[in-house]
Amino acid sequence: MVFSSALNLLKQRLIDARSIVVLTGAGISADSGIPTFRGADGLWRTYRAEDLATPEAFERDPRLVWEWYNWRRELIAAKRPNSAHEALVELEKRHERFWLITQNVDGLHRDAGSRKLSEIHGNIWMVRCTQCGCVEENRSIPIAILPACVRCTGLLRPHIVWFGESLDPTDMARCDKVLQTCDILLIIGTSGVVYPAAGFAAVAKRAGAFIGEINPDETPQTALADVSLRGRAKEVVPLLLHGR
Ligand code: BV8
Ligand code: ZN
Repeated sequence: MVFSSALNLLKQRLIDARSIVVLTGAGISADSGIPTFRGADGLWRTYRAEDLATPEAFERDPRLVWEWYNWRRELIAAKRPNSAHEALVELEKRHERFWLITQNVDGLHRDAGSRKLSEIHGNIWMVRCTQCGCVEENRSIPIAILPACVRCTGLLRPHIVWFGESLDPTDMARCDKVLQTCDILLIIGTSGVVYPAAGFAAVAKRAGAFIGEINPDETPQTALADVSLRGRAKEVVPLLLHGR
């Protein structure tokens, strides 16, 4: 299907949709200058996910893990949402039944104004005490290593879901509910390799949803997509709003 007819089909489906779910990954923030995980400029390139984004890595070397997160906090603090993030805020305003699921921990959807949002892998500006479990926002750049809880002096960790850790059950229940009842699932900028998010397209498809994908490359979800637009999020996502 040529791009223009695929775009028009997706636009029409969005206009007619009674309930919309959007799933985003690192690709939507690439246009804000935040390197993706597995791309050529990949974040993991210098480090390997297994070495850092795991509870074992933190157990073994909390300083290294905090140095990596300080590097990412400093990088992300200078970045702003792009036109794709902003278009999703507009889409949320236009549709009563709308939910945004993001795998990104950069907080750019929240900065752009998205409110109906699940940050299923957590948020890089939130920290959690490994002793008393309290969660709070901490925007220090850098965070003094090793950070201690003000309440119990326990070691603080990023409030982020690492590999081998389960997602928040409330988030998972919300995702399941919206994926089971949506007319359309729009998948933007994710390579579809990390579970459980990589399984969301199949969940929505089985429940009868129309699947749209926006990505410069093909992904494992492309086979499930009814429409797959090859392009960058900041160029394609705003086009979905024009000419309602
Ligand atoms: C879980 C936080 C139950 C870190 C992240 C073996 C042992 C242990 C676990 C597993 C195992 N095998 C499988 C698993 C499960 C594992 C998993 O899926 N592993 C994969 C690697 C096989 N999942 C988990 O562990 C999850 N928990 O399953 O709990 C459990 C419990 C115990 C044991 C087993 C299971 C937890 C997953 C969460 C991990 N945390 N992040 C941090 O960020 O600091 S995941 C990390 O990857 C990021 O959150 C990121 O969002 C996510 C997904 O990556 P993408 O967003 O897709 O980014 P990527 O770079 O890959 O792709 C970018 C895409 O954008 C590309 O397609 C590119 O083409 C496109 N793009 C580029 N430019 C643009 C663009 N698109 C649009 N516009 C552009 N301009
Ligand atoms: Zn504490």
